[in-house]
Amino acid sequence: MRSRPFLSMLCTAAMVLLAAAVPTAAHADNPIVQTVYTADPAPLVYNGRVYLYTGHDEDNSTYFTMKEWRLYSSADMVNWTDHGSPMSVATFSWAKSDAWAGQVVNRNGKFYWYVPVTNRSTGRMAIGVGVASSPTGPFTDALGHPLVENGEIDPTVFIDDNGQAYLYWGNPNLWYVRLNSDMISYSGGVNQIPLTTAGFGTRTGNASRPTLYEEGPWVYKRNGIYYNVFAAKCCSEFIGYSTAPGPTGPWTYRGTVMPTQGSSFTNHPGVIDFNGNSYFFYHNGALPGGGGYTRSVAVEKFSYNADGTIPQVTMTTSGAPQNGTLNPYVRQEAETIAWSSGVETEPSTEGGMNVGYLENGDYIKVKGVAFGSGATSFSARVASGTSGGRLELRLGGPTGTLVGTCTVAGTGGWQTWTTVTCPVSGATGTQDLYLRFTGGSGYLFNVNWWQFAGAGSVR
Ligand code: FUB
Repeated sequence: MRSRPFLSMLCTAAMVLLAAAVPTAAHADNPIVQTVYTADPAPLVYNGRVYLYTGHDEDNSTYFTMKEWRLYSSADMVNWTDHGSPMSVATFSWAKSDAWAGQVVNRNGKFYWYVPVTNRSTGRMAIGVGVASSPTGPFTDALGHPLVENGEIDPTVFIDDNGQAYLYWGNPNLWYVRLNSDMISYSGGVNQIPLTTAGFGTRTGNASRPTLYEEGPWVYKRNGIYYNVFAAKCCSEFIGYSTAPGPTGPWTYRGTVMPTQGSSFTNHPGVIDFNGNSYFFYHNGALPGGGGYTRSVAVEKFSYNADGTIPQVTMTTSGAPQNGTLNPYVRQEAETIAWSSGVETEPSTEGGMNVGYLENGDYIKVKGVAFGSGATSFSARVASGTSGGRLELRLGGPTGTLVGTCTVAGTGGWQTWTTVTCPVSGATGTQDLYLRFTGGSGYLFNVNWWQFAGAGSVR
């Protein structure tokens, strides 16, 4: 029996209210994911795309009840493709719970995902390593046991220019090991980074934690400067950062990257450069039903100051600007989404994910779609275990200009796929495309992928 997730119901209710109050053009693009609650962003740039690894806060969660990690990717920083859950607590036979904040790095054609989980036999937090030959997984346990375990969390991995890799982690302390080139063993023992107030700022009112460092380190190097961006103070956290002349310090506290904002008492940084721009990922409680245990990842674009210091970044609902456009004349996954209302995703029998649980009025926004001189038809891969509905193609908003409507009939099953095609008129230039799902009551149909055809495709 398919049941509608709580988050989806809340989103739909909130969006109905919002639609009445806000012009459709003002639809937000932050948080990045609306289909589930996500936390602890860990972006990776690979082969012209940003792969965004996240945690997954369960609906109605009242603690960090996290069973799996999720993955999204984008080539333009606004349209994000859902890749489902390529790794979970169950990947690690020795772990029992707590799929908390990790990071993926790429080396020697493999992808290593360092994560904190609770070790079943010791009851302590430990760092495990997943490995895959593709950024989308599937990831398997690289070791069959923890890489390192001292009851502390939040691994970040950085590979220096000379090839030496470092794994840092910790709350309440800050630790590192020198990883060997196999990325799944280390040499030289476990080292502790001294948490001095010069290095990590001064916290008042907590004698046992005199510095601002709390958790969630994100270590990287840029233009010869080593950065450690971290969740600071508690609670609520803000994001602070320190710099150093080398990977092991000495660290100097540099101030605030993101002040305390956003109705989640934790925050978590992820910093990348992509296509000539710099981006800061974080999480907040901005979705309907959101809060400290129902968080959502978001992103802002920023520019380093000339001396390499990081300016203060503020949470927005608009997010980062689009970097490029989306080509509608090649197959696009239906789960490539800038914003959605009432939509869920699930694994498809045809591979990858499909969107589903679609009800009357639900929609998907795809931002900056380059129709060029014009589209003449639209095809979509659909399935319906009921009697289907209509897939409306609208421009500029969920009730914007209608440029085509595909009728979807029942196919005999939610994973019984067929392709429908319908004419399109008036889709030219670069537009925000809305796929709007209409019909009777209950679930209408699922969509796996879509593609336009027409004069605009000859480019
Ligand atoms: O998401 C669980 C924990 O909350 C993370 O490991 C911490 O960084 C905090 O965000």
